[in-house]
Amino acid sequence: MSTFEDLHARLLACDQAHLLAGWSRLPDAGRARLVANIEQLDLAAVPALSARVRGGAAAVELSLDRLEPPVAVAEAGSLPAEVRARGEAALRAGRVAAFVVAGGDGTRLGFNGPKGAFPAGPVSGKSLFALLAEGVLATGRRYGARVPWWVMTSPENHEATVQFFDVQGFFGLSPADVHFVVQGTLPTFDTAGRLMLAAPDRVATHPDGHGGSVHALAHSGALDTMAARGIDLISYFQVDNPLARVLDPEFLGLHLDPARSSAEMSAKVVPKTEPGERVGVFARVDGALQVVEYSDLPASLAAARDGSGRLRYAAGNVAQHILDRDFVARLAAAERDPADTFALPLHRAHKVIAGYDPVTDAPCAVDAVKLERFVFDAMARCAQPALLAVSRAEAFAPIKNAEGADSPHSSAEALSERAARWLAAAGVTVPRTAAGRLDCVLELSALTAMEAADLQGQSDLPTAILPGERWCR
Ligand code: UD2
Repeated sequence: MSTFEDLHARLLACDQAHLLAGWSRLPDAGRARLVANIEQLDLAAVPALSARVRGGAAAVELSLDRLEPPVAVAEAGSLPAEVRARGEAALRAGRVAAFVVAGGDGTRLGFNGPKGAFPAGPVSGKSLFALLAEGVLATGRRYGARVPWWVMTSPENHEATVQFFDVQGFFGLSPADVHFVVQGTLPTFDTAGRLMLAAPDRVATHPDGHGGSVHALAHSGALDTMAARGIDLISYFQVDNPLARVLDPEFLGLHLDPARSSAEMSAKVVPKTEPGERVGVFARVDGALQVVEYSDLPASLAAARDGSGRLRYAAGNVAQHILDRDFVARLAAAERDPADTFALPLHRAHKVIAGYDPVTDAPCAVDAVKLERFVFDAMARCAQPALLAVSRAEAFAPIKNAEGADSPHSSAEALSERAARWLAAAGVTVPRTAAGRLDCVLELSALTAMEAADLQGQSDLPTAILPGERWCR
């Protein structure tokens, strides 16, 4: 363990010696914890991170005056059959891994625990992890190839997530096919670029964003494991969207289509119908594709429409991607050099957070800056990124807020309505009220159907759902 003098010298060298201002008050155990905590930091990276906090351009220059809509957006269901066939062949060949980002905190949802443990099944109450796991399991069965699933956690929710999977028996998946990777953390700074303490013996840090996937996959050895198993495609999705087709053959096929994609990274989008929808949109600046967060898109641009009356910026980012393994490895390698612009940029988020002031020996509120990376910034680093437009009703109803939009209620309703459409297409009578609302609650597991066509010819479907029935299969 470093001595005080050694640590003080190293911190002084990066202008962060204030972290030891409370040293004399700390008991030996507290000193040992603080030293261990500081030694976990990459002090060599601190000057560049501090400079990033204190200034520099935005992570992604938002040149609104040069903003243009994305060029080619393929429509799901309208691509040639051979596109989907190419994706199915990749699944059969065992080239694809599933990857879920589940390190975020569920603060907006007010749920105490990993968000993936949140009950989302409209009838079954199955967790988000369970519903997504069934998609992984069903796909492996459908294509006769075990699909490994990587689950990214954060240091805060890692233990609880692993325990949840264990208690749930890995949702029927083989534990050998489920791999957990803990995302990295970055130190939290104040606006002057000074590291801050969260407690007398602890430096403040925070998860490095879903763009931390790149670092996590590379440094956990996941990319090497994938390469050894002949996996070159990563199907990336968020934990909060139970409608996600977690391994979509058409999406994989588009990604692999040399006429439409450079097969580095692809993204699913949902057409925005209202200017005010709270979702980032894909746009181009000087030809490079980027996501403009809804909070950064001026109302005038959000409402702008083209000649046919459609919103000009309608390609809503639903955070579902196909990533090429080598492309992820290149992004990770670029992160080793702070000056390498191929690496994902660091975004700055200003938040007032609880800190500890070692001079006054008291808790304090700090106007802090959290640095984080966003995975969608990698789209701008692709020679030809591919976009696939999917229907919101079929593919996107995330659980983010406790009430209202993107809530457990709106997501359960979307799952039930989608099941109703698929059942009705298979000839099942589904009861609705005079106002057209469902008069039942429905749930279809991915193990029963991953798309409407899977129900065609299933002989054991009921002829009708009864009014008020809660039906699940
Ligand atoms: C994200 C996108 C938004 C849209 C929306 C779709 C950003 C900034 N915005 O909004 O454009 O695509 O999703 O639902 O991304 N996560 C981690 N580690 C982290 C942070 C997040 O694993 O350090 C995961 C988190 O568990 C969740 C996902 O990333 O699954 C999105 O997290 P978020 O809540 O930060 O992003 P959100 O929903 O505001």
